[in-house]
Amino acid sequence: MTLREPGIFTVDTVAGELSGAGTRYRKTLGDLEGLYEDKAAFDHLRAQRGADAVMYEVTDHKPSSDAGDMIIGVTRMIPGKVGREYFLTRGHIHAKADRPEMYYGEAGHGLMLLESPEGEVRVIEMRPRTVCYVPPFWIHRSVNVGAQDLVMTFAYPADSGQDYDIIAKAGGMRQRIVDDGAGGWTAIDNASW
Ligand code: S6P
Ligand code: ZN
Repeated sequence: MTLREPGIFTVDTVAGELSGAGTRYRKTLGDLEGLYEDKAAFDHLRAQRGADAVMYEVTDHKPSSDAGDMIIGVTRMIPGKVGREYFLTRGHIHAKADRPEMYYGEAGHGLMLLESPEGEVRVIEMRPRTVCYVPPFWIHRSVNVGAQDLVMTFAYPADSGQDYDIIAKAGGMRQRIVDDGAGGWTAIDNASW
């Protein structure tokens, strides 16, 4: 049996990253084309900020992709809206769909939008010290409904993988998170689903 070294990392809630983590990737505005309901608002934002504007970034520690191992990391999302719709992550189901996940709120105010294979939708409000359990088989997407960066720590089995096509094929998730007109949020049916 090969043993791995224990690791220690620091969640930097200001920078919104897992300091000392090995890998980092960013999703830009250009990467998120087609996900928002208001195409004209999306094009306008892209013309303003550029397709390379970073919308969210992930720093994580991936010791391996072995079953029984674990990936830990931090997601940081900037605040804002495309039209009336709050900034979101691409969202996915785990490629090994029976793998769960844990999210822990570090900073900001966000939502975890969850959808089951039977089409049930759940919204978990994320604030500092909120723990969200994402059960096996649920599609999950993060949404920043606050005025600051949303920072969350996550952990999931290392052999989970991510399947993004499930959302693309369905025309998105069943619901969208939009401004309720008073600066809060509300979930509405996705007309293109
Ligand atoms: C992976 C886990 C997170 C997300 C990250 C970005 O299973 O849920 O690391 O990858 O929050 O979201 P997305 O939907 O672009 O992968
Ligand atoms: Zn996940």
